[in-house]
Amino acid sequence: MREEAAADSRGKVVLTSCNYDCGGRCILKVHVAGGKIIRIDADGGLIPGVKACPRGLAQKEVVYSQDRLRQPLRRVGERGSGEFEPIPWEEALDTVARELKRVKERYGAEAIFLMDHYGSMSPLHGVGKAGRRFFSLFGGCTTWWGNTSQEAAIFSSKVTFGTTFTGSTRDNFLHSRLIIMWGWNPVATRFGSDTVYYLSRAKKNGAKIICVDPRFTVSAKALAEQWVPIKPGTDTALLIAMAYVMVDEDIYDHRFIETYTVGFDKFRDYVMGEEDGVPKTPQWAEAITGVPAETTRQLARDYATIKPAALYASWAPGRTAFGEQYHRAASTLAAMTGNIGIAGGYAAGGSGRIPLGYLGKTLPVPECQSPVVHVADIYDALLRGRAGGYPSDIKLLYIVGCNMLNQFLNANKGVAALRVPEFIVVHELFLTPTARFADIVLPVTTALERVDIGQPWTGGPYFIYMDRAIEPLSQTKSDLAIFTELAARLGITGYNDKSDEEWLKEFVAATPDLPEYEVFRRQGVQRIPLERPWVAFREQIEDPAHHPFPTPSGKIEIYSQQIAERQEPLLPPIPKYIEAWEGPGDPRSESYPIQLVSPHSRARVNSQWHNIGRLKALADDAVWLHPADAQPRGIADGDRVRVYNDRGQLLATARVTEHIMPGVASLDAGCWLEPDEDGLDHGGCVNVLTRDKASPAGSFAVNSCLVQIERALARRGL
Ligand SMILES: Nc1nc2c(c(=O)[nH]1)N[C@H]1C(S)=C(S)[C@@H](COP(=O)(O)OP(=O)(O)OC[C@H]3O[C@@H](n4cnc5c(=O)[nH]c(N)nc54)[C@H](O)[C@@H]3O)O[C@H]1N2
Ligand SMILES: Nc1nc2c(c(=O)[nH]1)N[C@H]1C(S)=C(S)[C@@H](COP(=O)(O)OP(=O)(O)OC[C@H]3O[C@@H](n4cnc5c(=O)[nH]c(N)nc54)[C@H](O)[C@@H]3O)O[C@H]1N2
Ligand SMILES: [Mo]
Repeated sequence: MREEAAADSRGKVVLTSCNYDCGGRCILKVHVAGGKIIRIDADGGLIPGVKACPRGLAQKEVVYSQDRLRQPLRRVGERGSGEFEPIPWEEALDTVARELKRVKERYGAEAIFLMDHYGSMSPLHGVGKAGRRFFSLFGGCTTWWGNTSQEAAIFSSKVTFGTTFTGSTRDNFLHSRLIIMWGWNPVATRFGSDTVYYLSRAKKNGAKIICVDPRFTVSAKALAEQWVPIKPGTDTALLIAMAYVMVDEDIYDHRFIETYTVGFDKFRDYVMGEEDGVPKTPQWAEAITGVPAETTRQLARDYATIKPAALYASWAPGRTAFGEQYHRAASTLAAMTGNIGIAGGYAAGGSGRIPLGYLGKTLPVPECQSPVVHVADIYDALLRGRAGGYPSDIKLLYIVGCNMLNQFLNANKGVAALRVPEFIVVHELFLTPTARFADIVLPVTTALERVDIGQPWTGGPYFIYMDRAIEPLSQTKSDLAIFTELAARLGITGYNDKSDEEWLKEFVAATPDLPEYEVFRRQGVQRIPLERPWVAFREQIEDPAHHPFPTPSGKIEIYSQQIAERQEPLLPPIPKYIEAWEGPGDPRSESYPIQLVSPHSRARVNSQWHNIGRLKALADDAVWLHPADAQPRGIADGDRVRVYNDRGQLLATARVTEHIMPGVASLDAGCWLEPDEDGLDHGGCVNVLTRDKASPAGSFAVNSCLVQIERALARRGL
């Protein structure tokens, strides 16, 4: 394929992939002539069901966007004003190196905070590697913990199953007779490039598909035969009431529970009310969740009796207050229905990774003890430092591949916090709301301007060789190249003594699933052949005597002694429903009666490409609300509305629709913050409203957020 293309005298076709944090990894066929990208096509043939989406196909517009940063910038106006002047690389790098040295000498290395995030996710140029390696060799820094996507799921996976590899390949859905898409909208929110292909085939095969979501999503429309609307953050109550029905009607899998799990008796006592006098009946749940008791009963019966069944409990319901309880409850139900480790089942309640499609080696990061701050607390840490109980007073903030101001909780607190450090560096493609607060902005390359390897997000089973389509645009450099130059200036030896290709050769050689480097490069794609779907815990279920679960007890831990030992009242050792802050029962719902969820946009990856017209045109950046909420507020479809609470306020356009349950509103995350002088956000950045508080296990609780909505008053330019 590659040779053929190269032989084309009019240009060449380069196979690559984007490597954003999008939940997919697809093949992009990039047509290049005269060193320029002419167009990008999808390839629908090389891997079944994997086909590039509109975001991937718009990468030409991303690469050549007018807004693309082409040279280093130095701030000349106020922080946040967006006033910068271009400066030469030498000067930019000298300044950054000097500041790093100054802050380390004056305050110690922990006064530097590394905020690297998910801008690009690949083994060589993934932003999480280059900066980590640099700061380890530099002598440390303070950094963050808490996965913004799925900390609750990671916690649940580890304590319940002893691993985060709890997933299956998507072809496993072809064996399912029931699929429950729980807080999962894979048609819009990419979750494995081949997911929708296999879900559609499963549906054609006759699988029953149910969607549990406060919104009637595009996935519910395309795939489901039943929509169960639920109040955000109450999923654990519904799952526990389903467990009640399964015990009450004795339709659960006793043999599975006895053979493979520990602690079910304690869970059952809680569910049936023997522990606290409250039987967790469907009526009990109805008052909390808004799901009619009869629907809960039927859902429980379906899940217990239609076999095999895949409960796909996605991460959004886990990104709530006490989100870890939801994931733990989901895996408990998967055990009660005997759906773990079997074809067509699903372990549920976790991270859902598979071990196929990961490299044997990535850019190495030497051990270094760095203090950490939870991602939800970063602004608080910046504002209060040691006096607030945080590990350091942060003087220098180093941001790589992260639009934190837009994507992290409580953006207005963020605006105040980003004024605190003495110096801020940002590596970016664009002048994002976060980059506007930088003192120095360093322009980076995109995936199309460098070589790397595409490994699917939660797992394969395939790899993509990402060939370089074009040379780096203008003066841009990769993060790795930038850190390499900084290392040289700071006298750090051994940071990077290899070319990009030499690194990749090492990674490939350490990966048994890949052929030799040159073969892989020529092929472009390597699939891992499977005789049957990969299913987590098949061995543990088929042969328990020889394959214990990697937990302390060797079993699936419905009761976790590890959690019990933490002795945190809000982190119980069995899954329990705990009433959420900023949920329907929170007293502040009197002033802010609407629960706001903020899903991911089909037109963006998080906040990326809000500024790219071709993709913005596909975005749905309206606030969804139900007619029952719109009408008493005098809001009609298409009206401008003000969404607010005591943390912030934004303007957006209303979509009045029955596709959302009453009492709930939805606004996609990722629109860029554009506050006016009164702090009213005209961009529609939902994080001006979210609360900066992590759940006990560290979940980033974006979907626990109470607001009020009103028609926007016609004033000053509205
Ligand atoms: N309200 C609400 N907030 C949320 C969420 C939600 O559901 N609701 N979701 C959360 C989740 S799951 C996540 S993962 C986070 C994401 O938070 P972020 O990772 O901060 O989100 P992105 O918008 O993807 O920002 C990544 C930035 O990296 C830049 N970038 C891309 N490639 C490169 C590169 O190669 N090098 C460098 N240096 N930069 C690059 C992009 O231009 C972009 O500005 O957001 C969280 N925030
Ligand atoms: N197109 C696209 N794909 C992406 C991304 C993107 O930005 N764009 N981002 C990627 C990233 S970083 C991540 S982490 C994943 C995120 O993947 P998810 O967490 O699965 O995605 P979301 O879109 O946030 O939410 C999925 C659904 O959950 C529903 N929901 C929200 N709160 C609740 C709740 O409390 N209970 C229930 N039952 N449902 C709820 C929403 O209405 C939505 O329909 O997606 C990845 N894929
Ligand atoms: Mo994420």
